[in-house]
Amino acid sequence: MRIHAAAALLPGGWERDVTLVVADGLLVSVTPGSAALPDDIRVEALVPGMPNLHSHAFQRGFSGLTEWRGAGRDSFWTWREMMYRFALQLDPEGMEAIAALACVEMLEAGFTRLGEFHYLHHAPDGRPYADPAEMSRRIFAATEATGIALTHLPVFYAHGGFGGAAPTEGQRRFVQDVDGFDRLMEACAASLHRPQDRLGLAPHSLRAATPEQIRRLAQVWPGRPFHIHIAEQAKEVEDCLGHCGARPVEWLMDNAPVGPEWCLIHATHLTAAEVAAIAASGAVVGLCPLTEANLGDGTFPAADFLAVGGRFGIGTDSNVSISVTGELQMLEYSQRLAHQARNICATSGSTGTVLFTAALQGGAQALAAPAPVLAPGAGADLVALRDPLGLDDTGSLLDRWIFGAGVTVADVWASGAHLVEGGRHRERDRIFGAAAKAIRRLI
Ligand code: NGQ
Ligand code: ZN
Repeated sequence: MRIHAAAALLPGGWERDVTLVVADGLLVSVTPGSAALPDDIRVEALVPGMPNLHSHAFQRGFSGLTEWRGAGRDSFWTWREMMYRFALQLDPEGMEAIAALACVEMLEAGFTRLGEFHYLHHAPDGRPYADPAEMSRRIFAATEATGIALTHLPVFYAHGGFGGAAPTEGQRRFVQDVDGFDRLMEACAASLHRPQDRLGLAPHSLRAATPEQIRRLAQVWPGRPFHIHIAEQAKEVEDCLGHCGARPVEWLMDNAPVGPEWCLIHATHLTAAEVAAIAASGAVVGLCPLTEANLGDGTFPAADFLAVGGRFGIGTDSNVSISVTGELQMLEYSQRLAHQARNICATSGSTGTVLFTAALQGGAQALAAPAPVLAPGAGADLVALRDPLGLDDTGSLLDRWIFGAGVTVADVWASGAHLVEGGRHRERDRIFGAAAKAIRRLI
């Protein structure tokens, strides 16, 4: 397959008239300054596909349904109760249908890889399914049906709070001992079969896994993407101080082998020392700015973190709204509001370009994905943007896409498959139909 792009964002910057040859899911050649041939697929502006490094796909099923003020103060913790109620009802078919819907929206937004932080393991009564990977396989089926690449992150979840507290009834579908988790990992490893798929793992949080369990997981499954929720809520920081005598990130840095394969999800509440320690470790921070805003988590200190060379990627987390541009825009705007200044995340040049390229690199690192570049040998994960005004100004294109109006995603390829055309996923209608049925049953 040959694609001809009027402009493409190559490792050295924007180039004109670029021909890309794709075979077996990979870019074979990338040639700027070449004329289009009659059979080429022609696009306007081509950029690498974005990894989505953090998602709980099932939560797409109640998007927009928790924005209703109840009695008393609403918070992350009251949202979590509603989320548990939804999770308790979901059957495997519903999981697959809703996950496929989320994957369609991710691809249409310009995400070409899903990092699925998956913890809904057991049947609604809390008993394991006969196949420990029953629910994981529903995620695999959704990614295969839609074509998005997958880094699956089975979650280890054992406790209801710090100090090894017993899990609550609402958490019964998540909880496992370490042997059960090893069986799940093995079942997942045996059934992931597409070349683009990867397997990592994720102790859920310092609330749900003890220090000993986290250290053991890091030992038993070395060298894989290793994700953990951390320091998202102020209460979590207080509880951690009470139980461990240290703040969550402070404790993690001092007691766990945090390195480049680690991804710290949220890391919202940080001291200057924690900011520096994460950056020095080479770990990626998994920012989910739309969910963090929706849940009232707080503001990540992005300016300080980027100033010391910190790495980040973006995730859609609760999937309340699935958007590459929305996540990057919210990240930058949260900083503008906090600092009462403009263009915070770039120290020079185009803010959109700096945010987009940093999130590509960090996301790929966190998900053990191929290099997110338009270069020979890289995965053919491609997003074609369309500018209805035809302004012919590549220097501002990513800014106009992320912050401005008009620029949209036209075409998307993941692992070489042409999945989105004219802004629509080729299976959109069928998948939306199935998801609508599942969601109507649940709400
Ligand atoms: C989750 N979501 O795992 O879906 C969590 C809620 C928890 C966020 N942290 C559960 N945003 O953290 O206990
Ligand atoms: Zn999460």
